[in-house]
Amino acid sequence: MAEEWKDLEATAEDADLEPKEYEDSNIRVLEGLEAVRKRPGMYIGTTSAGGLHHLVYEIVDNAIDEVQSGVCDTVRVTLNPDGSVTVKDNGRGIPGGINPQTGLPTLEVVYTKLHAGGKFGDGGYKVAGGLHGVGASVANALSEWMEVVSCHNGQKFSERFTRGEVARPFACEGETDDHGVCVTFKPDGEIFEVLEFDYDTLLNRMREQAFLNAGVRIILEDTRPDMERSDDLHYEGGIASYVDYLNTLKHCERIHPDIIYMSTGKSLPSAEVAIQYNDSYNETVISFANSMTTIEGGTHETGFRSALTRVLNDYARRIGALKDADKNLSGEDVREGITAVISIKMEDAQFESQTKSKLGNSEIRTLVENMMNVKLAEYLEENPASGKLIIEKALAASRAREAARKAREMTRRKSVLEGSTLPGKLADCQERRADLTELYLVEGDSAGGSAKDGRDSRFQAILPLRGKVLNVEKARLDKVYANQSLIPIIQALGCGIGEDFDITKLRYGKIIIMADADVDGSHIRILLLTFFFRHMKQLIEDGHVYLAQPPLYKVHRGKIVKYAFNDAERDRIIAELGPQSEAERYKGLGEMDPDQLWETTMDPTYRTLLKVEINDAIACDEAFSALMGDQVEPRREFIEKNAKFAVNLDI
Ligand code: 1YM
Repeated sequence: MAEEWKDLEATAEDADLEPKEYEDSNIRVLEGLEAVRKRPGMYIGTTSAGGLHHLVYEIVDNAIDEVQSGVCDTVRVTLNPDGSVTVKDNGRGIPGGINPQTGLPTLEVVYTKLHAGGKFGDGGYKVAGGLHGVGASVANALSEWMEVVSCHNGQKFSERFTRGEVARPFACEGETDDHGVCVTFKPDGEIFEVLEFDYDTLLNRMREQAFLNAGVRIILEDTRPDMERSDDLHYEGGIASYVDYLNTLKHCERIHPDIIYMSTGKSLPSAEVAIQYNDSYNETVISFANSMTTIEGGTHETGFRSALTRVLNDYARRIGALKDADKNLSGEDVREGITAVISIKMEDAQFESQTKSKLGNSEIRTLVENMMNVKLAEYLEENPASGKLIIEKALAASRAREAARKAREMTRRKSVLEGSTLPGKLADCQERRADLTELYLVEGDSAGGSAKDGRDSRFQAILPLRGKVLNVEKARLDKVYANQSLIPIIQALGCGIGEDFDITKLRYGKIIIMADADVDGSHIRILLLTFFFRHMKQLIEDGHVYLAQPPLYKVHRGKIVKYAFNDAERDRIIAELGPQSEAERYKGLGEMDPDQLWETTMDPTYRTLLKVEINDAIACDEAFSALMGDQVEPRREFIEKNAKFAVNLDI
């Protein structure tokens, strides 16, 4: 095969060839899709569940493009019993003509060419998310089959593909009153490790798209046997409705009744921001560029933050809430309890960072900042009652921060939070290179004792935990600094918390929570996770936090001893060892002697560790607010909804 072909599959940029590169023959076109099948990860990130769902997003993005052009108002996504999915819109439909550059039907070009973008060849732009227009062909290449039906200008066209290749040629099927595109495809089992769609994953994304495109109706339905379900998503209020929805999930009181909404209007580049404060202590700011989440923020978030701080300080001074001698409110003060959604749309969005989820265009910072400098100031002038409540909230945050600073200085002076002082109860390890070491946080002194005796002290450190860990969901930072249960953990980890947090000072590569498999153990686990999530989030994000999995049973027959981690395993071992074997349930870690603890739970060769991950930050936020906040009803609802969990979590 020609050299060029090798280059074609070498990098993603290579796939991004100018249309003229494809002119000579459609064999080259198929080679392009062959590259997608050879290196699917390069186009959709992964071939696990994430990539599987990505296929749906790519097709939906094309429908959303049509919504954004103002010629489509309904998108229907259906999960079919055979494992395929159907996406249908009521837009213009893909034109039925021949593409002059390739001599192929336009529809075929869209679905088989790697660079057939939304406005293929006409120099237009595309603002919906996705793979810059290559999405449909990538989804096609990675599908066992795909069937496309397009109703355009009174005619119905269709074409069928198998693994990206034409299986039934493009044809006109006659006349129709309908208009729009309907795509059905079945992800390829040769490509994906997982083939089952998760309804909730799709629901989250579809809901996000419905919020970002005010007025569109997205219907998601599951028609798989025993899974029947549907959601009709339609939000006239756009991102203002999104903020309202997020605050409803948080189960706290809103500080002011209305949602602050600002926009630069529709012409590109455009920016929209919606804000509402609640009485929690955390901030929820989510941002989008061209309907794609920018998890790592970027220039739009920077503009948002600097304008928010500036406008609120100016306003606080003008109404006399801040006197001449008072220091300004900090960025953190004005963001305590904020829920905000930022959405910008532009041509040529530049994405930075490894995950391409950080917006880089510098002009957007000014756009958002200028808009908020004017519109937020206007809002505060026109709504002084809300304005005052927001300033009071920021002042309260500022006072708590000041108290926290004092508490920290006090503790600093005693140097309890500095890496130089280690907690008395810590049994440290010999190894100093953090990436090689582990810290076990162990519930109770007796289990702590067994862990100390059983560990490999070259790389394993033990910190026994005494008493109840503070529930940080109900406490501000000043309380955290003064808390006797948390101080030893902060000291041992060495990386500080909140503003002072510095991951490079982390003293251990793995932080392993080891607690009993009972109600108290679950409580300690969730309290520690709440603490890490709210004050040392990067520990979880960077994959440092783990849960130890102690066995539930010891099964023995004479001298033979085996451990079981669940009921099924226990029964299997009993069957294996014969009728004379006996199973004992461990009541707690403390019951295990040091050797047993090492063998079952701490020895890296045999143990199982569960890594704690944040799959969906909003869902985590909801879970922590519901479970650990001070309202009872949301906690009951959450537990009822997630009953499987609740058995272990029992708060
Ligand atoms: C269920 C997925 O793909 N709808 C869809 C796609 C297109 C159009 C309309 C469309 C776009 C334009 C003009 C344009 C696409 N057309 C093209 C291409 N739904 C779905 N609906 N006419 C129709 O962007 O100018 C690519 S996508 F290339 F033909 F323009």
